[in-house]
Amino acid sequence: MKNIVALSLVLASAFGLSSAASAATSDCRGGYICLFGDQYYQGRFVAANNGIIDLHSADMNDLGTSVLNWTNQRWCLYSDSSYRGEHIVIEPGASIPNIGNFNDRASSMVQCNG
Ligand SMILES: [Ca+2]
Repeated sequence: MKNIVALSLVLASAFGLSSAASAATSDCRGGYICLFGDQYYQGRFVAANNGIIDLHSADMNDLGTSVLNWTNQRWCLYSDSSYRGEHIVIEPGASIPNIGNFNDRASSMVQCNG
């Protein structure tokens, strides 16, 4: 019985975290780029103002589908960790409800020139 109670508490906190991690455009603050797991800025997301060399660290590897770039810098999403592989450019201020060919492929992201 004790184990069941403990498990319930763990599950409750896990669900608490996942609802905190699900998102809307209003959750992306100015100065950040936000990568969302689902199209139209839904699902889990990560907000960054510095490069993320491996999106596994944010539980977002190969999951990103939509992007809000609320920074004044150009960012690149890369298909591999360590800013390698193919990339796409996200212009400053861009809102991209579905990143198309790059859907569920991003493994790292960083400010870039092109
Ligand atoms: Ca996705």
